[in-house]
Amino acid sequence: MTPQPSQRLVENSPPLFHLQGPGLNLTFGPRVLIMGILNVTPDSFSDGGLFLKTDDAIRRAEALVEEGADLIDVGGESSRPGADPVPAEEEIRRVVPVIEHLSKRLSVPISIDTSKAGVALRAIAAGARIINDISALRFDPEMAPLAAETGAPVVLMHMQGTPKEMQARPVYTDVVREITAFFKSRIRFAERSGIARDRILLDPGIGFGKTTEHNLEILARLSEFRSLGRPVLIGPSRKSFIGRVLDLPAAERLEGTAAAVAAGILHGASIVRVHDVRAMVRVARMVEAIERFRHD
Ligand code: 8Y4
Repeated sequence: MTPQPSQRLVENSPPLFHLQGPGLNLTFGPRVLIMGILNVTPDSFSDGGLFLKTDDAIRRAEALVEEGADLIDVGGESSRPGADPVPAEEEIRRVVPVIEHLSKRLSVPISIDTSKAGVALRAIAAGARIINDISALRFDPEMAPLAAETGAPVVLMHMQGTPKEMQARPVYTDVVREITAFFKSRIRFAERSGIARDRILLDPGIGFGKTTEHNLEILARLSEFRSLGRPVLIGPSRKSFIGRVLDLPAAERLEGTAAAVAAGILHGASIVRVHDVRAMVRVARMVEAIERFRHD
């Protein structure tokens, strides 16, 4: 018997998740959420004062929301391979004024990209709603208690090694199995720390202690993380594995990012963290439109 279109729609709906926290109520499943990246870090071109940087960041965030971002990820420390750590005070000086302003003026929630509890605390006080911790609560012993006490949902990201040495020589027997085991262990740790399971997001950490081949395998096998029952976030945007496959510099990685985002969505990603919000919103809506016509 031919299934009714409505039955097909039900059968092929991706798993529904509701992520709740203080001042936060997000739904994913019908639509993938687009997280726009906002770096509040000095670059080689800007020698302007702190006010100018803050002002720039606010304007950039407003543009990301106009492009269709569902969340804004604010970070004050470069997490790029080999980057030097930034003192908490400096990170706070960079992100807090931006979050204070944006949380009052923006319609979308803000996540704080930090591994430091002191920064997360001040960011949450300024209006951030989600903790995006690339260390999965491992670098700062105060981070898990803070997440538990504030009730802020937390992204648990996988990384082999530390940002400084992670790309030296990443080795795995089976990258997806090892990340799955890591997720189980970090979920257990988070729960023991008083963080509710329904406030946890998982992220395989594309580019963090992985070779090009590891990153491609993670995207190809992303659906294996669905068994953990928590939403999966991916951050492939403009990363070097795209540059390696296509032999292109960061400024030329839009199409490669689009392909990685499309593959990630097809394999079950619930949130994608990207620079090019307008383009990736279109990619997401198109993949979702196609997916509604799947039969299996
Ligand atoms: C060009 C532009 C090349 C940016 C590399 C990069 C993730 C993340 C980062 C991620 C989560 C980055 C903070 C690295 N990546 N957080 N943060 N997941 N949850 N590099 O994949 O964007 S920073």
